[in-house]
Amino acid sequence: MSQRTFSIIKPDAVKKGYAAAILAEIEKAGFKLVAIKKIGLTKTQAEGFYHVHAARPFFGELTEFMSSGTIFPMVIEKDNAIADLRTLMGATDPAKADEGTIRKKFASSIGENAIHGSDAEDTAAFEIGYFFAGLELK
Ligand code: FUP
Repeated sequence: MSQRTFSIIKPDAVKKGYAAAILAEIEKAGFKLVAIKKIGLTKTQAEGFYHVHAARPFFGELTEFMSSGTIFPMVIEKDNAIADLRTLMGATDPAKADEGTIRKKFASSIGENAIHGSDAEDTAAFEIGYFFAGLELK
């Protein structure tokens, strides 16, 4: 059954000029683009997005990085979208990511790892709603 998930092309990938190449990988894998926008987050907005990680030691660094430049948040759709995007992204640490994954190809470190993808249905719903209004998701 068709499912929606949420993704972000992160500031490192945008700065290096990889945004279109990453989008192409996503489309090649069979995802349909439902909505996408170009935006820069404030530190506070990044903290709100990553609130589940607030107690983690890397929270400051993570939210500093995610508010350091342009990002492309998007909603994408296919059968089994949440799990399939996680597979396409590869491991959080690009050094551990499988060949052919987006993080293997485009990410440089565990912190600056090119792409975000929701890890479950409830987080996908929260993350989609954080960036997009209902009218943008038709
Ligand atoms: P992922 O779902 O693969 O993006 O990874 P997590 O949800 O575990 O972590 C979210 C983000 O926190 C990662 F994309 C990068 C950052 N992070 C670190 O900077 N250091 C870590 O040790 C773990 C995660």
